[in-house]
Amino acid sequence: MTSRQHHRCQTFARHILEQQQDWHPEARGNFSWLLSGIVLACKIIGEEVRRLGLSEVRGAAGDENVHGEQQQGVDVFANEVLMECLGNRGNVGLLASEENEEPVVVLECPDEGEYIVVFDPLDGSSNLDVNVSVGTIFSIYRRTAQNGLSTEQEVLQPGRDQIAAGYVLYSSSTMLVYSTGRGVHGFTLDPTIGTFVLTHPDMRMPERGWTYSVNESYADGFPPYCRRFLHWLKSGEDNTAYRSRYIGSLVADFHRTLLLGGIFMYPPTSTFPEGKLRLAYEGNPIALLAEQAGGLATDGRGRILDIEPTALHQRVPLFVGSQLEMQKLHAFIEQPLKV
Ligand code: P6P
Repeated sequence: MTSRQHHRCQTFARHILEQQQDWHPEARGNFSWLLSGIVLACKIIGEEVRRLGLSEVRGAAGDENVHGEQQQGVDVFANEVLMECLGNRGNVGLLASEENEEPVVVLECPDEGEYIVVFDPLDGSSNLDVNVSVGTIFSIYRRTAQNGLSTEQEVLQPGRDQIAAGYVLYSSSTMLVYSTGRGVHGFTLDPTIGTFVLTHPDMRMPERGWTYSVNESYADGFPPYCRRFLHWLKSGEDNTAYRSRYIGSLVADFHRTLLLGGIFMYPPTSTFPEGKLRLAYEGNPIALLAEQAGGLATDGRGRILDIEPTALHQRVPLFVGSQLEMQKLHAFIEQPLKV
């Protein structure tokens, strides 16, 4: 075999198997089979997103989702595809989606359905009509075989218990970024072979960045510490003022923060006193990736991953980014960042 590594051969499937051999030689391949279900679903979703203007699922679905928000046709499509591709893996017990009020039971017996997958099928989809990047966000847990728990109680695990988390960003290219707790790795879909290939091994968030990302139209309703921090970002010390970047699509805004550093914030606002973003399928997976890449993620009080959930769709304030900006934020909160 030639010594030259062909990048197209370093596929996501190969990466998972190599990680499994390194870290879980006893594994039977169940987990990689589960991940392949997510990959298949996201390839299908990505194709639909890419041709949305030509597709019959474009535009509003004419219905509202469980949160009373306008549901896009492609939201329904993405949710159905993920439910099907994960439902037939033979090892998933529960599926919990942003689009479903309650978790869906796939396999009742925890010995068979050992995994729980929590996902936002198409985060930011309201931006699709103006061709803005969107993403699928996923989070994987093991089922705790505690008898007597309701399905929702089984799903309500703290983010620190995730065995994997990631997102697929549908943008100028389609990227899969994931972690199983051993670093963060990025794969780009090579459309010529229809496969995700490793393009960003061992992703690290810079110690500091030069951008902040927040919807400043809500600033009057931010907590005082957040307004003071925002003022510092704009004036900075030694006039190192930051630049504002806000796409309004969490996966895209976080992906930039992961690559370039800085900070993303969705603080408490007058409309959303607990923040707008959801803990289970936005805060927790993003927080795992941030910490695995060397960054930090808090709700303004403590670590996102340590929050004990109380409801599947509970909201959470989210501050996530580089060490420097996150420590500076918490200096304004006048309490040390406990992580
Ligand atoms: P706002 C998209 O609707 C979303 O859920 C996230 O992807 C994004 O970060 C946030 O809401 C944007 O919210 O209030 O700034 O439009």
